[in-house]
Amino acid sequence: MSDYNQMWSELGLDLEAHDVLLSVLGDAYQNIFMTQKNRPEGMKYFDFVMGEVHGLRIKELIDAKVQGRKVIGSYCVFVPEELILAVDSISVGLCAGAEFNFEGAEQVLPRNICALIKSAFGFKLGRVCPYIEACDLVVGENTCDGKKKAYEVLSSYIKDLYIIDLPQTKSNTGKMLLKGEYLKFIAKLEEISGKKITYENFKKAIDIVNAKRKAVLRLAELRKATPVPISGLDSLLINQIFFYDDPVRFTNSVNALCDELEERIKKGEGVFPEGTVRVIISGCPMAVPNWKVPYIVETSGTAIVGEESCVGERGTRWLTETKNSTTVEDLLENITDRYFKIDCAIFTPNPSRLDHIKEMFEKYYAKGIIHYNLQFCQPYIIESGPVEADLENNNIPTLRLETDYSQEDINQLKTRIEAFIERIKG
Ligand code: BJ8
Repeated sequence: MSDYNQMWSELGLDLEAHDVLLSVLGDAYQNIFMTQKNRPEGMKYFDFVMGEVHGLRIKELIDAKVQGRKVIGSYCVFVPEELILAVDSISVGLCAGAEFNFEGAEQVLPRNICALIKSAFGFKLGRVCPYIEACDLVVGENTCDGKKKAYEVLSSYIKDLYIIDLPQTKSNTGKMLLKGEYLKFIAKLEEISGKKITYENFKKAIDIVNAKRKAVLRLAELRKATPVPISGLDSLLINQIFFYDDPVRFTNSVNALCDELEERIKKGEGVFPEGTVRVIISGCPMAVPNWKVPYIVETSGTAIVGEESCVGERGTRWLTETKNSTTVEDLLENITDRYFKIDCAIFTPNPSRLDHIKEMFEKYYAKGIIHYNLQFCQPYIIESGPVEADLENNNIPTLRLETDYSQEDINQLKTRIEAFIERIKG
């Protein structure tokens, strides 16, 4: 990656700290992903993307900027990629999943804030994230209290930070608020890109994102097979890369992988022996390189067959309708309909999330649910109590975990996960 030093330096990265980050990331990747047995050939593309996540992909962003395109970063699946693509800009995810420069983050944020927020600040303040430094606009959103208030602090460090307000209830008023916010966001995007949203470019953007979501949903469907043709770790990785890669290239690569997985299924080939216990992970999103819990689960002889998460099906399961639409207004209405269905725990009440967990449990032939909470994430921790009670009442074994990005609790997590697996093995 040393060829990129000049590019990183021009972006203002702290090269020394960045080298440390890349080396830790590279080692973790080798140990976690490359030691898996019998991985599909199609994963080579995603290994390459990860190998170049701070290199070639950033170069592509810089080259696009030279051509006049804008790079827009965001932290939440409520920020529609379709709107960004419609003004010929590039959408990148900025959530971070590593314990890096938490000391720096804790100088401006309370210690007891979730690791996802702390990590995003650690990356920004430590100047190790080329994505945020390449952004022309960073978009925050009023979701949980932690993010909402942290963006106020972040605005001192980011030249152009735009906030989308989000509803907290699934009511008509909530939906109108969301639509109004998307309308304002369109105005902001048009201003920054100098391009107008038309029916044609909007529809084309929706088609691109629908195709991308269809591809990951196709991958999800294939995980129903026994033996499961791809590991949960690799599937999570693909769902993480979803937020960084060129959307069309990503879609083609996921579809090529799915073709291969279909062949594997026909031949009865899988990554775990037949009869391996299957679980669903549900809860807080896992941003790159947060692979701790899936790694423990899958190295304990269990297959993860689905993620009820924003880096997973919660973020991808709905497509945007385009049939019978003829105007920008129609498409905006359909985009609002699509995003309003996302069942994040910031909504109150939020019953459809529980329904979705149960649906996934059945659909993927799981034996249990692992509810993953990040410490201090109030929406998901609070929701996890009633979720667990309801699932257990319906004879769905559930394990509630609460953790952060440190490695200190690995043994304790392993013990609890192994005990849970013993329970659900029956
Ligand atoms: S739509 S889940 S991506 S807000 S883990 S920062 S909730 S304290 S990430 Fe999210 Fe959008 Fe919802 Fe999805 Fe707050 Fe919890 Fe931290 Fe979280």
